[in-house]
Amino acid sequence: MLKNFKDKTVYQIYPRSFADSNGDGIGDIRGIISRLDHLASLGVDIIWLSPIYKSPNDDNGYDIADYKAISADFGTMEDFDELLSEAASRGIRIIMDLVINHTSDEHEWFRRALAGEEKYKNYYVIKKGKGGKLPNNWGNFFADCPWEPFGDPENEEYYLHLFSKKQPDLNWDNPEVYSEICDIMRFWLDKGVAGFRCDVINVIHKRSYEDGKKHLALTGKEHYISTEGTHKILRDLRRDVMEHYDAFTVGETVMVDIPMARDLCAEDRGELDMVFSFEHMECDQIGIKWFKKKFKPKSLMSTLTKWQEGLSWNTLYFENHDQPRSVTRFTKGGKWRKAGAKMLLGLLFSLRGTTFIYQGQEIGMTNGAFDKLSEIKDIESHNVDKMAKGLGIINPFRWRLIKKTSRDNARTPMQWSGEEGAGFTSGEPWLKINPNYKEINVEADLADEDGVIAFFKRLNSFKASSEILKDGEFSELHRGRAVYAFERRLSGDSIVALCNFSTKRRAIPKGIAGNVLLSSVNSPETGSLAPYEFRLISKKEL
Ligand code: ISL
Ligand code: CA
Repeated sequence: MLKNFKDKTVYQIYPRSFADSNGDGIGDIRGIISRLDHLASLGVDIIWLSPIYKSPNDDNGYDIADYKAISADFGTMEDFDELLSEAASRGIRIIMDLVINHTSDEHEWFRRALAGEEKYKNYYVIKKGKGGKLPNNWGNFFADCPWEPFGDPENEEYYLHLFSKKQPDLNWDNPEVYSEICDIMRFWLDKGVAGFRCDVINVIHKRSYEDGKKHLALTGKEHYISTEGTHKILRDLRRDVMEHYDAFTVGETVMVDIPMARDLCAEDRGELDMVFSFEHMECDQIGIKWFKKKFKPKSLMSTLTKWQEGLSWNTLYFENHDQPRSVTRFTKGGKWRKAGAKMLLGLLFSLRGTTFIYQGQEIGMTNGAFDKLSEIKDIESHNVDKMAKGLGIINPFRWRLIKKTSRDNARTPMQWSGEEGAGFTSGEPWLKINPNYKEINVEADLADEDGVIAFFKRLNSFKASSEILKDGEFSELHRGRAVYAFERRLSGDSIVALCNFSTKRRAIPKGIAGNVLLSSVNSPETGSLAPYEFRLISKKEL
């Protein structure tokens, strides 16, 4: 039910790295409860919780062993219920991560399949090898082979796993899988959650298991991206489950293009409420994400404009637990870190769509400070290293590309204060804390009248009270090497947003002028933008 949620600000929590209440070095639910006041003070409406279910953590919870149990690392179901009600008492609702392309291989269904129960074998994608060869030539998201022997290798049976081998794909041709998932969704919705972020939702149904066209990565993808089968499942889930609750869905849709996104979100089709697209996250890469090219602001601007024009309602995000930090990626950082962080936030609050913020973005956290592969925990990074080694790529080249792209860049513990453990933990953190926590932390930022949080709050409340920013149409006014300007217009009134992506003062493009409504700098100058300035003006025709 998009209409009840489109104006809301969503804040993503990666529980393992948010706040540790008991000193075991792992963030947990009681930790989140202890920080709810911070979220309330930011004016956040909805929390998206990355998975907190029981899991062996091969992929940090995206490998679920029991969809109705809380991971012991994170606490108990009582803790979760308390989190829900404590959040509700601050006007905050929670959405859960729904990971239904795959389960963990430690899920009871997979165990029973392995034990030979036909019913459960049919929950997964299990195929015969072809005379000593794998069932097909597909690729895998984690730089691995997507087929793993199922049970006794003598049987020559393999199960499909598009992600880690501990994440077997579910068989969405089986109606029993559908009923199980409906039941799981109702379980959480009945508790009062506000919906789901649906993990890799546009690949759940596979059209066929034939060989695919060869690609640099993900050979076979044409057989499973946004299939008719997936569209139908989504419509069924909407009709049978979602429609009966005050809740919404946001789909994580990999490799999605605008026509696919339109279909997935079209109101009359009744599938998803919103999608996360990725094209803007690819503006600094060549082909696949491990090959980076120099960031050019203009390519980010073009992709943003393309999606603003192409899709009537976007999700607005620059970060999540899979992406390096946006200040490191899209700005010069260093002495420009704060200014850059504010400008990027300005964009996220002024484009048309629902704003999604990832933990730490409100203080401009930077990429992790890892010195060697052994400090990185993410399975994807380790697989990529293995693959690159196999291709003959030597160190330090392998390390250089992993250091830049690793998902752990976003997963370092939240920096709450300058004390040891960064206010995140009193113990040994599960992942190295960025040593810059001494300067970059919530406490220090709050004490700074020019802090990022203060600007975040201004942006969030500005948007909340501006019908134009909430609902106005988008049109691009200027796209330069450094300056991006666009207009939001609603019944004749308009607001113009201006962003300077450079470390130099830049002229405001000709033809754009008006009263300053808000700026990230203290004394905005008429006619020019300070380095990394973000500004909103009410437009006057010249
Ligand atoms: O991270 C990616 C790009 O860096 C993607 O390939 C990512 O794996 C893809 O976007 C899917 O992500 C989601 O599903 C994965 C999980 O590892 C990610 O954390 C999750 O966001 C498998 O469940
Ligand atoms: Ca803990």
